[in-house]
Amino acid sequence: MRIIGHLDMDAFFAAIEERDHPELKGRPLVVGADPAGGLGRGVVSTANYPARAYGIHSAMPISTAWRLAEAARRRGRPATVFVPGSHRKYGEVSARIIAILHHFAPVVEGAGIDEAYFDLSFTGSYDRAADLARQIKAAILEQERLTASIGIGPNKMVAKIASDFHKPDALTLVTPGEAEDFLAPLAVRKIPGIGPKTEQSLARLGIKTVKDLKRFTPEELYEKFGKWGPSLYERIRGRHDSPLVTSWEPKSVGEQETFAQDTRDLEFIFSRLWELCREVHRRFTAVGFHTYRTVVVTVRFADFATYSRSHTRVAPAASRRRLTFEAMKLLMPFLDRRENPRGKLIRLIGVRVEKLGRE
Ligand code: TTP
Ligand code: MG
Repeated sequence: MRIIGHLDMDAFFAAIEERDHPELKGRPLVVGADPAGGLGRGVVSTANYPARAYGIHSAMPISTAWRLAEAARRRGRPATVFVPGSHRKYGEVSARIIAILHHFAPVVEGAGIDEAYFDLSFTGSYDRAADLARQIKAAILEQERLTASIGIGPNKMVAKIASDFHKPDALTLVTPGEAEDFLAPLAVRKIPGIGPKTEQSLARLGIKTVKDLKRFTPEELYEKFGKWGPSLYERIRGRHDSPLVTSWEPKSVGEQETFAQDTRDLEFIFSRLWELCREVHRRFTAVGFHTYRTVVVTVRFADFATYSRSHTRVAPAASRRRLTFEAMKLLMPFLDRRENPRGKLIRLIGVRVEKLGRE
């Protein structure tokens, strides 16, 4: 019998900041870009649950978050704290959480900074699997003073949906016999692979829940969704057999920066590019890579038009200087007529390396 667990940390970045700054405990907290008194230009990384009660959430413009926080404050609700966050620290906590999981389960698949799948089939029963999940939650609480939510199910899909079901600090168990009924009342959007666009086009047909979607035959789903249709037919009935992938390797490492003001100041742009290359180089070497072959530079103009240009070398390169040089060559055309004939101002630049190697 297959038993799969999925763990997802609660309000991860925000929970770490609350833990490390006890004076913030219980206050609405947003981790993300500098709000700059409402004029900030980046986005929210995450918000703790009190800040979510104000409508603030991940990926929202920080200026919107600021506006919501101010509106709440004017209604007499507690003021919101904005902090920039420390990604290096979050990466370290993440690695320790994975290590805790490895202590309890032999096969673990890290699936993001704050989530992982783990195989609990060896326990032989859902009761024993639930018991182990409680021990995992307790170990994380004791060693990291953080809460996690865990879902247990017959496959990765059901486990992931279950871990999200009762957040925060939850354990949700879905046995093979319960899986189909567990999914039926959920919004179609909960099924991995159904994004906002598909959700909208289904809503136009009056299809909102998984149960609604089950009206279609596999052939009809094939017509609607193409090759993906038949596997969707299985998924919405709780069937999904992807294996855990344990030898996960990052395919790319990148950094980007939204400038405080749109600009064409070359000296400034080059200094930021230099910093980004430094950070990218630090990060990909920190995870054990030595070389890269592809450099990608992204530019977003003030009107949000966004372009990426890449260069792939035949021979792997290693040095930070080489990376900076290649990135600069890719960026240059955006600063002159070649890629920027109308002289638009630049809002954001990004640098990424791919085809990473350990040689
Ligand atoms: P999530 O697990 O999606 O969110 P969360 O852990 O903050 O909250 P929840 O209790 O709902 O799980 O993402 C994990 C971390 O990844 C989150 O703390 C911050 C970061 N993140 C971003 O930086 N930007 C994003 O758009 C999202 C979704 C997450
Ligand atoms: Mg999370």
